[in-house]
Amino acid sequence: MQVLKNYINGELLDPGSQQWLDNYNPATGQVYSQLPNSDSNDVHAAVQAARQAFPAWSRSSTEERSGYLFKLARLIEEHADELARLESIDNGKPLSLARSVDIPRAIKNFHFFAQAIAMFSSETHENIAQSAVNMVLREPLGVVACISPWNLPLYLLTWKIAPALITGNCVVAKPSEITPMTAYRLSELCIEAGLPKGVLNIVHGEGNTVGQALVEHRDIKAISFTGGTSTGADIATRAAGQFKKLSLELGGKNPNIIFPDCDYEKALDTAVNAAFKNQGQICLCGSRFFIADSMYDKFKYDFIERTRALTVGDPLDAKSDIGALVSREHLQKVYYYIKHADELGGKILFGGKRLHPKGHEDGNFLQPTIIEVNDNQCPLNQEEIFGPVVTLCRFASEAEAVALANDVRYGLSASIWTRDVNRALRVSKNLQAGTVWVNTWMLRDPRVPFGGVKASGVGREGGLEALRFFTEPKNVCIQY
Ligand code: TXE
Repeated sequence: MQVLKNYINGELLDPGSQQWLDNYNPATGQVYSQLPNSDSNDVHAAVQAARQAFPAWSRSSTEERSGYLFKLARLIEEHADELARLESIDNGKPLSLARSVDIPRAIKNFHFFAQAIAMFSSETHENIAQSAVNMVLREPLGVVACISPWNLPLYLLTWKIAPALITGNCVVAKPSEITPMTAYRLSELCIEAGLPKGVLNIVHGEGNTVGQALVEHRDIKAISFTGGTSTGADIATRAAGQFKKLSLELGGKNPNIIFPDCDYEKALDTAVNAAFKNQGQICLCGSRFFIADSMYDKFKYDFIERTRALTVGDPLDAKSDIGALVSREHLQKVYYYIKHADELGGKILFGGKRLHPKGHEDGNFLQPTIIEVNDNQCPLNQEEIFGPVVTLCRFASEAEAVALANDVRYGLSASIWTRDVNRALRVSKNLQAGTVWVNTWMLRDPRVPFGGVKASGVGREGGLEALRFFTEPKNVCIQY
């Protein structure tokens, strides 16, 4: 059984406590590795290492920093197959998905920010009447924390680390304790890349020990977090007293609105994909489908039939469309909504059963589940389920569709399906969401701002927004 280590000051170290946590394979229910059960002493050591590395790293040239990011991208590429397999085993996601999305995206994150820094210019403002020139310098913050979740482990970890490092910060990262494998492998690759010691540190362990110690550490200047909304609120509360900079990417309950003039086949295929990709465990997954009255019955029928055709099974099997949910606890949380669907305001149209595929009887498998809902206020349409469970609802008019879509505490993303460009723009403007997709879903470009409104978060990641987040603007005013 593999025993993982923390990556602190360029070295792979056991936790000071000499305690480890079991890491389960979600497809088999078996323990297959152990990760450090680190505590605040390990966090402190990592922060100290990052502080020591900061002066040299922050003064290094952007070319030098880009060089390390390109090296890391290359090393991930060289080990792409191995990393995809690790991600699949650790998370339960189909290997094909890890191969086509997670690992390529981790490579792209390093590539993208290694290049984006060259476009990161700052402003000058001349004040002729007062013979003055204002420069805006962009300075790194110091030591920053990157706390990432389990649904897209290497993808989201690198999405934070890359912009933090390229802008001259040193990082203490905390990957999810549920999926530590690729972060651990990344620390080995950092050593292979010769990344200067202390520039990046990775501390494994639980949220309420390692995560909390990082959030409360006096020398952490900013926190970039992706995870649950209640955890985000807890982090914001704890960080407030020290005025830390925060970027919080939280939950979603994303509406997909299907108008009668849509490209029906494309809308249907994409709907199934948006609903069940990664077992529905992506913050951007479509979880509430609002379908025009006139096409509701046909869409419902076809949606069920396409869902019926999906194969649930061993994530490593190329035939599996849907793998295992990430943990037993998470499966229980998701299953609660299915078990109590009636009381929670819905009627199950398809799915709803736990599955025990041959050879994987103890895995966290669940049928993709479709629930019909009439009242948008019911918990099934208001709470983030974060699993392969979606609701269908009908609407009578565009105004009603927008009102239903917005009538929720979240505001991460939305998809609308129509061929009418006026409607597309009108509805996009009226939806409360950080991202609106028209006739597509999850088409992601690393240059655009990414984040949510309302309970889906604070701040934006991606492109220049990420570079701005990880830097502090300083105004230097010279009178000549
Ligand atoms: O996430 P947590 P959980 C949603 C989804 C899911 C729910 C809970 O609805 O069911 O959140 O999932 C670390 N201080 N999303 O419990 O706890 C933790 O160790 C500092 C949406 O797994 O938010 C992990 O590294 N850190 C989502 C990270 O935070 C703390 C992705 C996320 O874990 C901490 C995942 C604390 N007090 C879940 N407590 C998305 N937006 O994509 C935990 N952590």
